[in-house]
Amino acid sequence: MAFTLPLLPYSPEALEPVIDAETMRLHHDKHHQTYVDNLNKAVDADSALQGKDILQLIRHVSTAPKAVRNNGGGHFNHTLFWSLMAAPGRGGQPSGALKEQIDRDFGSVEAMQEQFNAAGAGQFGSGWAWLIWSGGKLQITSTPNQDNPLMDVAETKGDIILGNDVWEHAYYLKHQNRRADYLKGWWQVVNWSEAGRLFDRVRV
Ligand code: MN3
Repeated sequence: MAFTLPLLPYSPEALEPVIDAETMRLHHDKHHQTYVDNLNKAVDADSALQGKDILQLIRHVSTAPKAVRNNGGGHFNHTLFWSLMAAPGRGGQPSGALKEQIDRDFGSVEAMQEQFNAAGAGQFGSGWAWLIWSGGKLQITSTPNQDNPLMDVAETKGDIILGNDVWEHAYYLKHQNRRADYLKGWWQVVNWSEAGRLFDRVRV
């Protein structure tokens, strides 16, 4: 069973002016494709990995070759990332149970966003910032490289509600070294409908 690159759920231009089309093309068509190709190579080379879906692979990365942690994580994280964004004005607003829980755990959406942006800015080098559901509350965390909070190696584990890619390839063409600007602008393209759906699926 070979893994394949999913189509972007919108055109590469759709997230402008927050994320430019050239960045989206490179990020999806080249970077994500490379994770998929290298994951397939790693799985082809190891019969113990074959027949497993992506979630099974990433939940047990501690016992898999490093290539699975890096490329399986890369494939999973990016597939989720594309779905968690929408054209400016098209992703809705925080609402329903997710909005209530954000207010309960952070005080306000703005306070949650500040913590999320700080986690993204504070992740040294490449990695991801996350909003997760863990232990009956929403929490902010970050992970290095292509790790994520579903992995058995994650320091803070939980179900993913939102995730932002803070690798330089996600923002460098437009924002250069200004990761904080990218993090702040990113909220304009968050797909809150999808985040709310993810939360409804995991909350008790
Ligand atoms: Mn990326």
